[in-house]
Amino acid sequence: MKFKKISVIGLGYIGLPTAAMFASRKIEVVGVDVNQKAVDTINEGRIHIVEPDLDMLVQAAVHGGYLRASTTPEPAEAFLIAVPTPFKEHHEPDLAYIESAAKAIAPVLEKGNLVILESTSPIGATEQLTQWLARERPDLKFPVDGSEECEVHVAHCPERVLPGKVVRELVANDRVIGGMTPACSQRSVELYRSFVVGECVITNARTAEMAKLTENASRDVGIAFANELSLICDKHDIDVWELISLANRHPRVNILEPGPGVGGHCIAVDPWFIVSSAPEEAKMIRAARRINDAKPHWVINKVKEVLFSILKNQPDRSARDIKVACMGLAFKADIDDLRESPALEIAEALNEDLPCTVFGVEPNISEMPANLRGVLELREMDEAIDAADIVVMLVDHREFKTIQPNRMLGKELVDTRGVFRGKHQAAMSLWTPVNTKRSTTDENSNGIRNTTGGDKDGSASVGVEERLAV
Ligand code: SAJ
Repeated sequence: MKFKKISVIGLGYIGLPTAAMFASRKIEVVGVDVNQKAVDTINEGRIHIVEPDLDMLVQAAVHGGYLRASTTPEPAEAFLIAVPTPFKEHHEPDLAYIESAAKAIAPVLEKGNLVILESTSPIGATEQLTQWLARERPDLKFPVDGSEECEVHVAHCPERVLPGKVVRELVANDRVIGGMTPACSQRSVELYRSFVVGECVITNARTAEMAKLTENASRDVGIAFANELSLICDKHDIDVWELISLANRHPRVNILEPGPGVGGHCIAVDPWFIVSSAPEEAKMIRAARRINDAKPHWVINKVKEVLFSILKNQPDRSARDIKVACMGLAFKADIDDLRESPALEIAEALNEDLPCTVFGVEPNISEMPANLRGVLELREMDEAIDAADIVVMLVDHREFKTIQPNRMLGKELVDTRGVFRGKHQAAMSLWTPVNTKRSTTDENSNGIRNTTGGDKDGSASVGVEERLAV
């Protein structure tokens, strides 16, 4: 039986594209969100997040009359829950948003409905959701004990799309569908078949939960390996980008890319759900989390070393005269999402720790988030580069990849993403990124500065500490 009306609870980075996708198949979709501003924006046919091609999709869906948003749920045939699942203190999963979604939809549930949990969830969350629903609606039969007798079907179908490629991946990716019963899975497949071209693979709810966590933990471990290599290479004066590209020529080696740390609300969070469920066993997963979480601190120290080096070589300057441009604040390239962003963490720490003028450059936002307004200045890319003494490349946004290397003349560069290395290899052939070890700052024939990792031997010029002081 085809679905005529669907409700999506949570209109964020996953819920909104999913809602628009169903609407594009001419299914009536009601999106529900607690954020009135987001609801109003969507009802005008606009979007409140940055995601390629989503604006067109939402505009067409709203103007075609298939998608509308509301702050209160209403009856529908299927409900998809796409709300955040953060962690609490000690990395314990926080299911509060799922619980409130359950309480919000429970009053409008009817016999024959399907409820799907799309949020990334710890093992057992779908069972927990089923129990919450059953408690709210004792008049309806739910598959609490896996009973096929249920009147409302419940399943977990984790979203697996990559921010930045959401619209394409929603359609193309395979879906893992874990029903509370085989009938729940079957009904869910019917729903997703309306737009998913990838395969819909059926399993049980717990395995589906673990599958999603495993995917993100696997990526986290891979990135931790790359980040660890970047530290080792720095120590041995080896260019990590060249190293990885060489190693990846082996047919069975595929190393990921180092960066300033791992951000976002998925990869930096989800592995902890595995760790907290099996603390004794999940040793490697925990170690990867720790390695990736430590990387921003390493970058912060690297910038401090560069500053130290400038002050050592230019005795007439004080730290207050130095300007630091933090290029990119989002958690990865070409998105506006600042949540759990290592780039933002680094920019904030530099701004707080250093007497220098620190500014952020983020082409995907028009103003700083409220908590940073008046604290960290947001500048245009060109203006920031011109003004900066130290350029800290934190995100490989497409705008930054077009920066000509000669713009860096006379500046110090800390390139955590290898932006210049990859794109301008030929032009930069005489230049070495800052994370290689030299003992002093020197200038090459292009006039672009190579900067050291600082005074490893502690032989800083007299007065540098004083000039570093706030
Ligand atoms: N990163 C690196 N090096 C890399 C790859 C990524 O430092 O080689 C960093 C990124 O810069 C970013 C973080 O890792 O800070 C995460 O970025 P990402 O692109 O790897 O992943 P997300 O968080 O945007 O999306 C992930 C995806 N999961 C996998 O690829 C296994 C996506 O498919 C999931 O749907 C999403 O998490 C989610 O919602 O769980």
